[in-house]
Amino acid sequence: MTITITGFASSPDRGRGLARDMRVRWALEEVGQAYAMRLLSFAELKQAAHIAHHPFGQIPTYEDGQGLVLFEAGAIVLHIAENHVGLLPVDPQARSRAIMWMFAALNTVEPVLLERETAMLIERERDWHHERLPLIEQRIRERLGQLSDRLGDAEWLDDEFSAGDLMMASVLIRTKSSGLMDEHANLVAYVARAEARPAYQRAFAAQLAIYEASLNA
Ligand code: GTB
Repeated sequence: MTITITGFASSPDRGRGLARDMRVRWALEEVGQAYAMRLLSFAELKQAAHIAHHPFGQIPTYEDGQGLVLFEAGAIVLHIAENHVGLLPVDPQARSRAIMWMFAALNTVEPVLLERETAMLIERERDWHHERLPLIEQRIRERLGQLSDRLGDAEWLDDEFSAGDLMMASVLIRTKSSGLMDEHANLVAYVARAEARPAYQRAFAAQLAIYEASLNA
């Protein structure tokens, strides 16, 4: 049975690996599971065929080829991690902690980072933007500082690399361009370690190849 995930036919991030299909690709590469891509235009995201799989008309989705259809990158990565060896520890407590870090990445760290993206992309022309941006950046500094303190000199968030690190690194990668992570050398090194993983490299190359092909289409 072929696993199929959806991604942008031409990603607005210009192949920088920031769209959320990258998280799913990376997870599949970590566990050595082959997959196929269905590439969608922005118009196709909002058409009935895709809405039947994803009520919010977004990527990524996941089909296992046996009737299971999932949306939400976090849920998809958790499903992959639970059904393959390599992304969740066997020890029940360590496993719960890895899942805890997945939720922390998505619920506690990513929202403050997304606030800044929204401010930069959508609110830039508002006359209150220059007052709001420092407040958002203060919240990001506080959250990254807390994460940095917790990580300390450790290689990964909890002993071995897990789906928790995959999700946390994916979230942090998205804020690289803000420069705010540079205030924490251990977080910069943590993200670099994650990006150096062969599975990440394969996933990144695959999504970049699709973007580059879209330029010549
Ligand atoms: N919570 C959902 C999940 O985690 O799966 C969020 C999914 C989501 O935001 N999908 C986006 C999407 O389909 C793509 S990843 N958007 C189309 C739409 O809503 O119509 C978000 C994203 C988009 C673009 C960049 N970029 O250009 O840098 C980065 C991330």
